[in-house]
Amino acid sequence: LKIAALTRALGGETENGDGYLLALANGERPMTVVRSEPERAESRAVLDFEGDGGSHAAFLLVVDGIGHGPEAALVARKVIDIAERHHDYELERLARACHDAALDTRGAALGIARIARGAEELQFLGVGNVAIQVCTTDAKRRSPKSSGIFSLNPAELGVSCRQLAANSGIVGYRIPTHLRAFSCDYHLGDVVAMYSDGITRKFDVRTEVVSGEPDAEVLAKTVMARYATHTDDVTVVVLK
Ligand SMILES: [Mn+2]
Repeated sequence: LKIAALTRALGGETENGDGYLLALANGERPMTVVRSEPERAESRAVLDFEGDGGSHAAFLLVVDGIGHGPEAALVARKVIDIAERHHDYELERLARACHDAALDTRGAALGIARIARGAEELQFLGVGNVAIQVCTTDAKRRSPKSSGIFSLNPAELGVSCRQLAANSGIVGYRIPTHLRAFSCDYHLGDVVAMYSDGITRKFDVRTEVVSGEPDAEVLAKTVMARYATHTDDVTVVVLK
């Protein structure tokens, strides 16, 4: 299991309003945590699961401070700081902690996702425009129909993909009284992509899984090269 993350600021900016935090653990070991540095225009990271057959646990966060530049980078840093300390919180509690930390800033979109130790399920809580796609090459697998999951038809690609709904609102400004987390089935080998709105809506992880090298690091680079806009900060995190 591998997680790769890439983030870069809008061209000309020296600070990044987008950011990520990743945590990964093998078996009962403590989680290894890496984060982006909003005070830099670019950050990248790869976390590798040192497999011994034990169960793994993963946590992913993508934050997108409204707009770009130093004010946006300040929000990203506050959210990442809180998540670095509390990534073990239940998702709704963590989202509220991020909201509280970002009060008095211009606010942010946020996506947080967790695969609990040994669980064959991924949980996601999003606020605003951070999207997630969970993709499997096992075309026979179907998610049970439930609210908050949008299945993309596997049809011609032979790969099925789930997108999970996000809450409306802006972290640090206004979030719903009841934040909803959604979950879908996850199995080792599935590809998870989480990204800010710097990645265009044309991006469909299925296409890249079918046509490309399905390594998390290569996928993240490919997504950045093919789908990043040049009008905003961009972040993409890929787990496989
Ligand atoms: Mn953005």
